[in-house]
Amino acid sequence: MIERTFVLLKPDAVQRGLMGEIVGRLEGKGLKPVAMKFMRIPKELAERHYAEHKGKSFFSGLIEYITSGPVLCMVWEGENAVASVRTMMGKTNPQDAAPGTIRGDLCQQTGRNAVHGSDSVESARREIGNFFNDYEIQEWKRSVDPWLFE
Ligand code: DAT
Ligand code: MG
Repeated sequence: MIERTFVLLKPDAVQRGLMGEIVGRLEGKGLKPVAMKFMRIPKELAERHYAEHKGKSFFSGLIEYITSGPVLCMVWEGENAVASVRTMMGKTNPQDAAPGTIRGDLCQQTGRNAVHGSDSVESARREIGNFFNDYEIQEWKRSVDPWLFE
């Protein structure tokens, strides 16, 4: 099933110069970028994005971290895109994330795990709506698509 998922490269990924590496992995997989925006997340939007974690011990630190510098917000489309990106990201704690995953290969700690990806199709829809207007999302044909999708 072709799905869309929301992916956010967090301030540590930007500061460490890992945007190209991570975008390259998603492109290499054959996922198609349909939206990208480089921005500083306002506190109110960060709190809305992470509303499910409100009240947890790490919430204030998480909001401080995610709003501490520019991030790259993206929407990627492809076969089972939600689960596919979660698999490519690896477990939340980079120490538990398998080699070959973004967090397993590139990160040290849970609080600096470089990337966010939606955890369900429903979350993806909500998160995409929080970050993008319709006109910021591109429907486009890619010439290699027949070599990725039969
Ligand atoms: P994920 O980002 O893998 O979906 P999550 O939704 O449970 O994980 O948590 C969101 C982010 O919050 C996570 O990427 C890093 C931070 N976080 C989660 N659990 C944490 C903890 N126990 N200590 C510190 N930060 C945590
Ligand atoms: Mg999550």
